[in-house]
Amino acid sequence: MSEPVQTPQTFTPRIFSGIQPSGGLTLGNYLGALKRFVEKQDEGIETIYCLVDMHAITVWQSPADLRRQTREGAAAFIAAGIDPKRSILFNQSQVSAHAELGWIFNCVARMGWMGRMTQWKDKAGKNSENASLGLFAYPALMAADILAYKATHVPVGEDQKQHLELTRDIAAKFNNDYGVNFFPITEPVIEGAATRVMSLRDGSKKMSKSDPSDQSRINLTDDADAIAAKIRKAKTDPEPLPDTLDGLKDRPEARNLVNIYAALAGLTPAAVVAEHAGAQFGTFKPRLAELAVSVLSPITTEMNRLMADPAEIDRILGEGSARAEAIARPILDEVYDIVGMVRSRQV
Ligand code: AQP
Repeated sequence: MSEPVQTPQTFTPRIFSGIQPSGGLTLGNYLGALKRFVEKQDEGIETIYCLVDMHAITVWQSPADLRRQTREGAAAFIAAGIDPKRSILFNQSQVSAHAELGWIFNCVARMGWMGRMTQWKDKAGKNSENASLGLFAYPALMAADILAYKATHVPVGEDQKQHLELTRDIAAKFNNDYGVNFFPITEPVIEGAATRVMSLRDGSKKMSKSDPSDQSRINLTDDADAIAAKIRKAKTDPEPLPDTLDGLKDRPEARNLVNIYAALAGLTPAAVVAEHAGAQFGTFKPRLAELAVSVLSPITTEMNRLMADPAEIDRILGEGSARAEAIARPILDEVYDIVGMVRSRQV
């Protein structure tokens, strides 16, 4: 182990998070992530948000789809309330520090750690021999996304908790191996009534943009009729809503709809159950659909308006990338010094 090259330091609070442009964004991405990102803009802490296009290609994306999904994702961020002046909004591949630090972290993370990631197991499944090496290394790149900015807080949905724990392990191992206090031990921020929105077809599965069934999710591009139809057909059970949350313990689909309602309305699930106690789903679902449409329709309309001018979206992402690079590059240069890379090129 080398001598410490950096004295202990405290870390300025900074928020980073990202979403993969691996499909259209869903209600799960909105409630678990995007809505939280917008709230964080008002907490007086620097906020950096990223369309993680390099993560998206860990599973096949056609180039045309990837470009469209990246721009559509950026439009969704802005339509949901991210202000590109107050937050840094960009796409990952335009800031090479992510890939460079990702490589360093590939050399810090252990194979055993990566093999235990449930997302790897779920996505690679029984066919792991055929999965990309990138899919296996995904969490090390995610750690790099966060730590390239020394981000201290990362708002995410519940499904990303394990990857955040791995980010903390990588930061701690790097600090320990090199005898530095260079990277913060990042805190996950998992808040709200819908930290894990479930599929509308199966209450045991997460709502996901890559689920083969479009009926399983609400897309941010769905119109009012599609939203209402999907909620009407959502799997439930024949019982009415109970008067306490305890009564939803073994009813995952019912619990999911209550959580969605609560998150959309800004209420707690307990308050929703108290308000709708005894209601049949024939009554509750149309109310939920009405609420979902009232929240999502303005976002969809604004996304469509923004998507009509892709050059403006590209301009915003370009500007955000330059601002992100200005933070990440000096941090990466310090990492290279700590690791022992000779850096003699004249700029
Ligand atoms: N169902 C969900 N409920 C709550 N939060 C969710 N998030 C995703 N799905 C839900 C949160 O959205 C952020 C971005 O996620 P991501 O796109 O980077 O990857 P993911 O978690 O793998 O999301 P998907 O939709 O399932 O994408 P695919 O299908 O491409 O893998 C994260 O904060 C995540 O927690």
